[in-house]
Amino acid sequence: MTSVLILNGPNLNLLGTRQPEIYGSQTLDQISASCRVWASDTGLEVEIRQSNSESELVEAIHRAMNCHDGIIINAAAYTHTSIALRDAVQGSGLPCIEVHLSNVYARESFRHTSFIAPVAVGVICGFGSIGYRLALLAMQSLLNSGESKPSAS
Ligand code: CA2
Repeated sequence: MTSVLILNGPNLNLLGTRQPEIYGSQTLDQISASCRVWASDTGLEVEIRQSNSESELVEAIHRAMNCHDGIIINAAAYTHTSIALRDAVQGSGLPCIEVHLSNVYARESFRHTSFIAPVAVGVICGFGSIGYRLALLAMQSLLNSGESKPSAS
């Protein structure tokens, strides 16, 4: 079965506790439960992880090379800072879709830069938790069509 890693970055474990006007009122556990249903509806196997540690996220991407066919990542603030995560995604050779709950382009300018987007197949932002559903659909379509190479070298 086609298998996808959903990786969530720092502070996303706090979802549902603060800033609902930006990130919605669902907890990460609730979003993850929805992702499991959406993945199963889409015919995908899914592993879902969250870490506040950049190195743990890098290691999860390394492990994904052996057991997953694609990566959906909300790297949270590391999106805007981490060359290490970008290198890990690029080095994995796995198709990657970047997701953000909020519309990062309608927010502070430092959120307009993503180190990951150039090595991702695409980016989905601003749709709240539904963004993960869109990413699962896009990943299923990509992996089925065979057009799954990352877009940048
Ligand atoms: O919109 C997104 O999904 C973000 O990845 C969320 C990150 C932010 O740094 C990115 O620019 C956009 C922040 C996640 C922190 O979430 C919290 C939720 C509740 C309370 C505190 C933090």
